[in-house]
Amino acid sequence: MGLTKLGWNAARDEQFAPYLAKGCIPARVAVEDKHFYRIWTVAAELTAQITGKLIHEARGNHARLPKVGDWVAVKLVANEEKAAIQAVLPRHTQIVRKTSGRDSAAQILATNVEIVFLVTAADGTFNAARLERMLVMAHESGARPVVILNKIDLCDRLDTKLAEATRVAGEALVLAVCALTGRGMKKLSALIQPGDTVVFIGTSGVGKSSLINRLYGEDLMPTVEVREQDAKGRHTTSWREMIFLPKGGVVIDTPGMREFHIWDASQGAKETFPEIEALAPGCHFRDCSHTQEKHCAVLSALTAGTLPRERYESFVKLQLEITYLRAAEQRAGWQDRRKSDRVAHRVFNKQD
Ligand SMILES: Nc1nc2c(ncn2[C@@H]2O[C@H](COP(=O)(O)OP(=O)(O)OP(=O)(O)O)[C@@H](O)[C@H]2O)c(=O)[nH]1
Ligand SMILES: [Mg+2]
Ligand SMILES: [Zn+2]
Repeated sequence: MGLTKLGWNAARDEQFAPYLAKGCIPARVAVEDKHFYRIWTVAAELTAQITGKLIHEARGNHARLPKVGDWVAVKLVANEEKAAIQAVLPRHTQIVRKTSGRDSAAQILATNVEIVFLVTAADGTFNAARLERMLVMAHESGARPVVILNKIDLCDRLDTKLAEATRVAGEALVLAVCALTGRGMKKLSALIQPGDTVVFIGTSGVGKSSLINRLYGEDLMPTVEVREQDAKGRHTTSWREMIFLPKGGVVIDTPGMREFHIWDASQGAKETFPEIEALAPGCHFRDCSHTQEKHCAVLSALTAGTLPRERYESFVKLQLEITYLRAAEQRAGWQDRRKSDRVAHRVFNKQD
């Protein structure tokens, strides 16, 4: 895949020159998963980690670490499908969302995008105030906001909804579409130029992934588990978040609230079992489940008696619940949302 296909443009050549001189190659961050990344180079999709130097330079400022959409300078690890991220190139735009809850740290949803599609649904869930907040976020990002009114098939008073959305949208373009029937999709697609990067944001269930599937022109499930098919049986932690359109153009899907639930639950698990979290870096596999893997530091501690069995057992139980929650989220879809919300709730309450 050429660099242009990944969203690179001529302006980046100059920025990259000093890194090229140091033997680095350019890559784009597709998925961020704690301190691990999936990146695309011209040649391949790789797993990457950041260097200690980069962590040091960030000085605790999370915003300086690589985010989905970032261009990074990497060095390949010999004989392995891995890379080390040496530097993050300057961003021309970034979508920042204030996270709710415990820490109010800003969360960067995506970077280096030209258009941010603010997806709302024309059904009973339409909420003008929410759209307003999303527009503020979009305006601060530097990217062009476009309001998408999806699910128009479920709306019998489209004129009223459109008028309301248009009033809130101000200068921003408003498009009425239907991911189910494809109505309005040509107009949406025409906004994306080859070389552009666009991001879809919006509450869970409004149809972001469905719209992207439509755009792609085939039933590609962006929420498909990245490693489900790779027969190694590792459990899944990542979602495919970056899609390359056949006509050119890069699309970033973001998770709605459902996935944030999971994120919170796994964060909660870490905070509840700090001793296991502390052992995990000693495991051979980075996504070790601490149940059957060889060279597992947690299992070793259990055998050695330094980790109490009942602590280990409640850890495994919580992991199972999180896995169940993930599966419910990813496979069940909209109808089962309330069910998975209940599980999320249960997992949360256990933390408290
Ligand atoms: N009737 C109708 N249903 C739609 C339309 N677009 C999406 N849906 C349905 O709405 C549900 C949610 O769609 P998704 O594409 O998963 O929504 P999402 O915004 O990606 O949700 P998260 O990934 O949770 O943030 C699915 O069951 C879709 O089939 C539409 O235009 N009309
Ligand atoms: Mg989705
Ligand atoms: Zn382990």
